[in-house]
Amino acid sequence: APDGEELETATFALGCFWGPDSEFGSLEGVYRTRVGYAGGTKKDPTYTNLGDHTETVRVGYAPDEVSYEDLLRTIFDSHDHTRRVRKRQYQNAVFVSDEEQREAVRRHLGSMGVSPETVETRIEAVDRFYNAEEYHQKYNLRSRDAVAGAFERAGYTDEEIRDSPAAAKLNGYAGGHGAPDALLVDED
Ligand code: MHO
Repeated sequence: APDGEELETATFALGCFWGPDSEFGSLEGVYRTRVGYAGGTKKDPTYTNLGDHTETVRVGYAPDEVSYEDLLRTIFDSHDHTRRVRKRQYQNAVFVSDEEQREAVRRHLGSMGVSPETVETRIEAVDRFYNAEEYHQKYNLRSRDAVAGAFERAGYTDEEIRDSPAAAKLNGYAGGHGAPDALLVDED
């Protein structure tokens, strides 16, 4: 896996963060995922005291393996950008980190033939991203004792599970993404 310095970061909100944590983890070129809270002003939000933040997933990807545009395609294919989500906790958002990402979103919506007035998905600069509690990180993997147990017995800490590229993949497959195809042996 490329080390941290070679990875770029993309930040999205797509409802309950367990799902996108898993889906992004399964994607080729995605090496790290973590879930947290962003898009609001409350300091140090927690799951039970989230304030005006939104459940968010942050992805570390290798840009020569998967592009930001590919990631945008994935999210705009899998959510309805015209849907107004009432609860701020679960709103859809692309939290851009710079002008380049903002421009890429504009371009992508243009290529979809979407008129900007119909877009309910928030497109905003991300101010701060607060990590969610450890029990929310790699939730699908954690819900499977066989896999979570293997990481624990191998001596991984919560933080190491959160940051592990292997755990990101397994969390993806545990959520049904990329599996079983990704797990089958090619017999030819
Ligand atoms: N209310 C759902 C979603 C949790 S997600 C972290 C549940 O408890 O299963 O918002």
